[in-house]
Amino acid sequence: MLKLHHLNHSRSSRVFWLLEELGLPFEVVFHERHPETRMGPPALKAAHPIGKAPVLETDDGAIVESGAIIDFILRRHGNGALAPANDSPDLLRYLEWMNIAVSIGTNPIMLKVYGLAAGLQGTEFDQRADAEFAGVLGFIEQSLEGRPYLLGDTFTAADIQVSFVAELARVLIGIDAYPNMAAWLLRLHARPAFRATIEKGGDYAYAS
Ligand SMILES: N[C@@H](CCC(=O)N[C@@H](CS)C(=O)NCC(=O)O)C(=O)O
Repeated sequence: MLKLHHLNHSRSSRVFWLLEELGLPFEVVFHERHPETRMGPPALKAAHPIGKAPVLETDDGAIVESGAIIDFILRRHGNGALAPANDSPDLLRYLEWMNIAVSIGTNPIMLKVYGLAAGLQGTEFDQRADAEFAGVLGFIEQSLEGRPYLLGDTFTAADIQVSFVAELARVLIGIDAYPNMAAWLLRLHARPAFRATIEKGGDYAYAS
């Protein structure tokens, strides 16, 4: 049994999308952000004490953190899909991307979002956020040169995970300066499993 706690306009869409790509059966518990604070509802805390989405309920218990959830799903139910094999030379880059997606890639998003909320637009703080963004977006852009996906010709869960960085960058700072990344994002959003996620999962402000 897999039960996904899904929050509107959030990173839980990535897990929804992965499950759709794999064609796995799963239940969804829909949660809504508070219209003003944008925070998740208390019901998320009932699913997992940390109170963040996504949460995946499994036969072995509940788990948070999209990267850990995706790793769990692929190990248990992936049958080798969407990730390089342990002896593949692509494993190194794959693991790097999966971690960039939730650390170096997410830091500038949070800096930017909290900076804007605190009225720090145009300040030194905001410039620092832009510089952090430029670093990670430049790396994504360079990695996609002449390649349709982050690992080359093969679409993997790393594309799903890192897509959130590009989606938020597009909304927060614009991504016209990163044509490879912009084209990649459109390519990802055209996938039937992503379209199904939007159709079934509801509001997601970052879709193409
Ligand atoms: N690193 C975590 C981030 C989890 C996270 O911060 N989720 C946000 C939505 S994108 C959330 O639950 N926000 C609601 C809240 O903080 O109340 C992941 O990738 O799963």
